[in-house]
Amino acid sequence: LACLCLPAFAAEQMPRFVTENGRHALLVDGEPYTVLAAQLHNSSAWPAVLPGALDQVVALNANTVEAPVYWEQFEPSPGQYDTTNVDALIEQARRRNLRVALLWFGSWKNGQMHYVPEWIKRDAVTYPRTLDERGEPVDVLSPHARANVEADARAFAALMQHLRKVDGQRHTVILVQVENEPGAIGAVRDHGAAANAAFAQPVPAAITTRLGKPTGTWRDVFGPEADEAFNAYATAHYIEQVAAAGKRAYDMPMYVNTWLRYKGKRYPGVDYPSGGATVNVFDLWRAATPSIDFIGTDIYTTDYSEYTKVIGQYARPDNPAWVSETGFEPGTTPYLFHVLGQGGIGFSVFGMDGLDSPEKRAATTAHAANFGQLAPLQRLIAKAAFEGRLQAVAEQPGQPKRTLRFGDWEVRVSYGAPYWGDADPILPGNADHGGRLLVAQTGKDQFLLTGFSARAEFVRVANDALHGQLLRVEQGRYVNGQWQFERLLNGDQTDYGLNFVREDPPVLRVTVGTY
Ligand code: N0T
Repeated sequence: LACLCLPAFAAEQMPRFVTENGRHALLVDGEPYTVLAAQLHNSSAWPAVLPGALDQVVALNANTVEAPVYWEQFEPSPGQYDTTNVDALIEQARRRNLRVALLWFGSWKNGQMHYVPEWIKRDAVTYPRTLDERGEPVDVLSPHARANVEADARAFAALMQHLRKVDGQRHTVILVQVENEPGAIGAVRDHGAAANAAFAQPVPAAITTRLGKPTGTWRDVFGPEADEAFNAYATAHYIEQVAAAGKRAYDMPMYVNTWLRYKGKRYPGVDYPSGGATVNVFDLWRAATPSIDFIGTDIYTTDYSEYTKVIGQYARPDNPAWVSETGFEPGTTPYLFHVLGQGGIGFSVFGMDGLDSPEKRAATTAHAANFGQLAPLQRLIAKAAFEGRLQAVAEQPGQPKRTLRFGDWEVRVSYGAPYWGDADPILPGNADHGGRLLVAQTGKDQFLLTGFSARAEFVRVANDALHGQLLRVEQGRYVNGQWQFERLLNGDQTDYGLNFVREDPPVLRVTVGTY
C-alpha cells in the first residue's frame, strides 16, 4: 500500500529516467522499458516519405523509432511554428504501435549548423558564427551569442509545448534528443570577441568543484586541452539552457548524443566535433548539464574491443549505456546483448529506410531477428537489469568461453560448439563472431535465457556437498507479457548444454536444483 504514493502509480505516467543504486531505467507507462530502436535517414521525417520509412521500422521488429524534427522546417520564419512534420510523425507512429524518440536538429547537426532556419543562415550579424583561430567564420553557430541560444531555446520550448498538447496523455514520444552530435567541426573553439573574453575568465566554480580541480583560467586548469574544454563547457551550457527551456514546457527525459573520440581519432574539430560529450570532457559535460538525463553514444564499428571500450566509458553510476546510433549491418547485432548486460537502456540502428540492396537485406534480416527475439521480453529484461538480475554477453573473437556467476550457480557460455553432442576441447568460436546470450534470474532457482549461436551450461559451484541438477527446462514464448509454455526440453536437447541456434533460437525458462 505504501507503493501507492510512488509517482509510478500516478494517473498520468510520464516517461521518466530513473537511477537507483547506480543502475538505470527508462520508465515508459510506469515500468522499465528496453529501447529497441531504428533511426530514419536524416531526410526521411517528411510526410511524403514517412509512412514507407516507418513500415521499414516495423519490419525490423523495433519498438521505437528515432526521427528528427528539423528546426528549419519547424520555424520557417521567426516565431512562426509549423507542426506538420511532427504531427505526422506522431500520428503515423501511433498507427504502427511505435514509440518515438524525437531528435531536435537545432543549432547542431554533426558538428555543424545545417538545420538552422534559413533566416538564421542568412543573418550572421544577428546570429554570429564560431570563428576559427584566424578569425574566419565556420559552419557552426557561436555558442557564446545570446541571440543564438535564445532562438534555439524558444523554438525548442515551442516544440515541447506542442508535444505536451498533442501527446501529454498518450506518451507516444518517450525520449527527446537535444541537438545532434553537438560540437564544432572546423575550429577547436570560437575565437570571437565574446568567446575570447570568456576564455580569459576563471573556469566557473561549479565546474572546478565538481571536477575536483583548483580554480584558475581555462589555460591554468586544462593546460593543452583548454580550448577543447572551453568549447565543451560553452556547448554544454548552451544546450543546458535549451533543454531547461524545453523541460519547463514539458518535462520529458532528454539526452545528448555524441560523435565519439574513438578509433584512434585525436584531433578535436577535425577528427570529431570539438566540445561534444566525448570521453575526455564527459565529467565536465555532466557537471554543466543538469537538465540532460544522460549522454548517448553513436558507435560506428563492429570491432569488439572498440565497441566494448566505448560502452565501458559511458556506462557509469551517473550515466546508462545508451547506443543512440549504431551501424545498420549484421555485425552490430551482438552488441545489443553487450549493452543490456552493462545495464544499458537500449540501442538504435541508424539509417535503415530507403533503397533496397543485398547489404540492406542482410542487415534487415539480422536486426529483425535480434529485435524480434528480445521485443516480447523487453519489459522483463529492463526490469531485471534495473534490479541487477540480468547478465548478457556478446562473443569476443578469440574468446570462445565466458562464465556468468549467479550466486551458487555459474552459467558457462560457449561459442562454436555443435548444437548437440560433445564440443571440441578447443572451441573455434563462430565464424561471424555472432554469438550472444542473455540470462535473467527470475527466482532463487529460476532463470530466463535466450541468445544466438551459443551454448549455456549450468554448473553449481557452492562450497558444500550438494550437486546441481536441471529440474525443468521449458521452451515457450512471451505473448503480451505472459509466458506461453510450448514443451519441455530434455535428453539430447539438454544433456549437452542448452543450445541457442543461429536462426530462430528458443527462449527457455530453467529451474535448477540440488541433490
Ligand atoms: C551520424 C550519422 C548521421 C569520414 C552518420 C556520424 C546522423 C549522425 N554521424 O550517418 O549523419 O545524423 O548523428 C558521424 C561520423 C562521421 C565519420 C566521418 C568519416
